[in-house]
Amino acid sequence: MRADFPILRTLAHGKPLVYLDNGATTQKPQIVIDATDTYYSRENSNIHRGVYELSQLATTLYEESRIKIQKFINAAESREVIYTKGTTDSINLVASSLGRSTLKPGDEVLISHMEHHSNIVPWQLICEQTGAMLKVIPINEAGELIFEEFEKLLSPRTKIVSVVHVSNSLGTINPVKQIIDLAHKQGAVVLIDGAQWVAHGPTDVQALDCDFYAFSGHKIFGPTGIGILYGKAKLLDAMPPYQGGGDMISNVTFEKTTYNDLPYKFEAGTPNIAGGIVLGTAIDYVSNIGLEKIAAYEAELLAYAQARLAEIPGVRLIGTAKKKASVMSFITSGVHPHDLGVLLDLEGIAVRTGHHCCQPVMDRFHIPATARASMAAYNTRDDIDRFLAAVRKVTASYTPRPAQSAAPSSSNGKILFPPAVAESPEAAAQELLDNFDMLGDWQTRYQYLIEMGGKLPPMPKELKTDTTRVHGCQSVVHLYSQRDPKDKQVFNFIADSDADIVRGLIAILERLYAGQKADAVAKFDVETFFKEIGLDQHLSGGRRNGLSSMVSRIRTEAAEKV
Ligand code: C6P
Repeated sequence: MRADFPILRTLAHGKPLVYLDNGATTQKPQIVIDATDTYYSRENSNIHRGVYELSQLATTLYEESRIKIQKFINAAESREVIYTKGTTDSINLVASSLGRSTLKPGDEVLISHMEHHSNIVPWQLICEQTGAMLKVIPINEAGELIFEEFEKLLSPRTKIVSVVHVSNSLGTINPVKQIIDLAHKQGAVVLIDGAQWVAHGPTDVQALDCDFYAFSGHKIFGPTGIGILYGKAKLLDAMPPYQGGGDMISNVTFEKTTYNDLPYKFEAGTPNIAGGIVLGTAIDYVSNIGLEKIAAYEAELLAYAQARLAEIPGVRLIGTAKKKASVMSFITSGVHPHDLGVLLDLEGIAVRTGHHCCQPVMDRFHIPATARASMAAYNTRDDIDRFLAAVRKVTASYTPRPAQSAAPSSSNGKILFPPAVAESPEAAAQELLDNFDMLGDWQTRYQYLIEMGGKLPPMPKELKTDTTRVHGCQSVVHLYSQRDPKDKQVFNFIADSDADIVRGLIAILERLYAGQKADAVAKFDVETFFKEIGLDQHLSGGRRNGLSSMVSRIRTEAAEKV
C-alpha cells in the first residue's frame, strides 16, 4: 500500500517522511492523483446542465460516484447520499435545516464532551436561534463517554443527539449503535460524525440505523473540499432546503419557487465535481483493500505503538479508552506539545499538536494541548519505531526551562524590563540577522530559538491576566508593557508563553523592541526583517499569525501607553 502513495517517498528536513497526522488529513494514492488529472484533462464540464456529450460524461461519472458511496456505507438509496464540502458542512446542513425548522424552546440537543468544534458550534448557533438547550454527555478519565449519564440526560425533550463515532483528540470509539437505539426509544433523531471512522473500519448506516452520518473525503484518501451527508430519505424529504441557488430548484418564479428532489434539494450551486468523482476513486481504492483488513491491521499497530509510547519516561497518554482507533494523544512532562511538534518535525516526523479543535476535551483534562500521532493503513512498525525513537530522543535531550536559573523579571514587586540591546530596532535586527546567518540550516536555527526561549525570564504570575493575554496565538501568550518612568519616550515590555518555541520568538521581539523609543518601534519595518531572517517561510501559518498578533500588540501598546 505504501508504494501507492508518492508523498511517502519524500523527505522532511532531509529525512524520510513519517506521516502520522492522518487524523487531520490522509495522503493520496497515485490512482486518486491520476483521477484528478484525468478529470481536468479529459472530462471537465458542468453537470446536470449541458446537453452536450462532455457534460453528460461528467454528470454520469459524478452520479456513478454517488452510487459507489451509497454502496460503501450501505445506504438504502443513492438519493440519501448528499455531496457536501466535508463533515463540518454536513453537520451545519442538518443543524440549519432540521434544527432551525423543528427545534423550539424547551427542546434539547444532546452532544458529548469529546465532540470536535464542528459538532458543537453549529448546535450552539441553532440553539441560540431557536431557544432549544444544548446538553453535554460527560466523559471519564479514560476519555470514554459515561453511558449512565447519557441515559440520564435522554428524555422526551431530547430531539437531536449528535455524537462522534471516533474522537479525533482521544481516539475513543463510541458505542454508536447503543446510542442510536436508546435515543430512538425517546423519539430523538441521531447524527453520527464519522469523520475519523470511515477510513478505519466498515460503515453500515442501515445496520447502525442512524438518521444522519457525516464524513469528509480528505480523511479517506480522497480530495479536500468534498464530503458526504447520509440522511434517511424520509427525514431529508421533510427538511427544508439549507441553501438556495442553481440545481436545487424545480421551478422558480418571483411568486413561488418549488424545490428539486433529493439529493439535489440540498446541493445548491455548481458542486465540487472533480472532488465527487475522485472521492469515488478513493472509495474504490480503500474498498479493494478491505475495511475489515484495515481495521485489524491498525488495531495491531496501535497496540504495538501505544504500549511502547506509554513506556517512555514522562509520557502521559490522553485517551486510554478500551475501544480505541489508531490515535495516540499524549503529553510529556518536560516538553510543551508545540515544542515537541517542532522537534519531531526536524526528525522527519509529522504529528499534530494543539487542541485539535476540541478545546472542551483539553479543559476536561486540564491541559492546553496534546501531541497527537494518528495512524492510517499505510503506516508501518518502522514508522512507529522512528516516531518512538524521536520522542525518546527529544524528551531525553530536552532541558526543561530551569525557572530559577533564568533571571526573574520581577524583584521585590518591581518588574525588571529587559534593556535595549542596540541603539535602534534596525541595529538590533542586523545583529540578529548576523547571528542567524552563522547558524546555517533551519534545524540549528530552531534549536537556537528554543534555547533562547528557555533563557527568557518567566513573567510574574500576577501579570498573567485576561488583559495581558494576546489572542490569536496557538499557545498561551501574555504581554505587559509600560513607558519608562525615567524617560517617557522609552517603551518597555515583557512577554511569556507556555511553549519554548514561542518564547524564542518573544526573545527575538524583545531584542528588536524592548527599551527602544516608542516612535522607533512604530517606524521599524518588522515584516521585511521577518522575510530577511526567513521566519515568514519557516514558521507554520498558525505560528506566523501568532507572531503577527504579538507584533501588532507591541505596536499598539507602544503607540498608546504614555
Ligand atoms: N478533524 C483533525 O486534525 P472537516 O474539517 O470538515 O473535514 O472535518 C471536521 C471534523 C469533524 N469531526 C471530527 C471528529 C474531526 O476529526 C474533524 C476534523 C481534523 O482532527 C482537523 S481539525
